[in-house]
Amino acid sequence: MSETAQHVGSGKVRELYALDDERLLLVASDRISTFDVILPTEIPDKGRVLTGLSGFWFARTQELVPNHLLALREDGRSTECRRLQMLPIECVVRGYLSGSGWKDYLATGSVCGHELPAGLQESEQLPQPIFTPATKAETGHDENIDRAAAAELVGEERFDEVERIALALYAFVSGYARERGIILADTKLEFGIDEEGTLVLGDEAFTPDSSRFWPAEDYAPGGTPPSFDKQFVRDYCETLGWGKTEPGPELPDDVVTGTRARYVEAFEQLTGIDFDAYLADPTVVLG
Ligand code: Q0T
Repeated sequence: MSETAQHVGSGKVRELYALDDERLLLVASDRISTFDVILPTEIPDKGRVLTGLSGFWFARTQELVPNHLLALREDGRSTECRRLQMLPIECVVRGYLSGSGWKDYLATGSVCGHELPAGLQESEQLPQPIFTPATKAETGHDENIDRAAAAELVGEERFDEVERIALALYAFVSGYARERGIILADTKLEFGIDEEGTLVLGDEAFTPDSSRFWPAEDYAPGGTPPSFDKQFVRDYCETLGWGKTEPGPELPDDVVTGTRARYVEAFEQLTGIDFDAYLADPTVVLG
């Protein structure tokens, strides 16, 4: 990293640095969280898998919406990006009923104001994908909000635009993934506005940390399908009787190795690119 880069933000597993007035550096670590707790053991190359996947999707969706990617660095885990004015909402698209969407549906029959048919099962495919924005919580959990609350935060016109673009991105990426045996159940996108007032896709996009990926082979509604990436970690944690509060447990070598293999498998299955080729030259995902 450049000597002078100022640290400007931290996510649970990523760091953000200022390169200059116009550019930021987003660095993905190998840290992993489960049940909302960061574990003390890292998954080697996890940050590279997420950075490579994000770059792959940015390159393939640039005709749908401009994005913040300027360059991928040689380390494979750092993205140089345009500095944007980020919108104050999380832009979630759901094609399947899982997580907080399932909880809200059970309680109210709706998700973010979208009334859904009665009798849906957990993880069932929705009649059509829905845009389900959420607030950005500084601490704790994001809160799902309806169209009126989101439009209050970003304006009606911008809301309509992000909904349309987010649904178009989900349609493209979920179709692409499904042809390669992976269901994109839902995804969280973040958008910003550039100097010209243009909507730009930011953050990471369509990675296992920002999305639910399910192997299509194992999918069945009426339960929680195994997570593509974190299932070994969750299964191992369940054997411990751990209370799912800080501090998290250390992971044994076989769980680390198996989980790394799942991340690499997701990368290769989705992109069709050898992960070793990515390590040798991260720009291969941009072609
Ligand atoms: C952002 C301006 O802090 C965050 O993540 C921690 C690593 C989230 N975050 C992103 C920004 C971005 C992006 N991405 C951008 N292109 N321009 N700000 C701010 N916070």
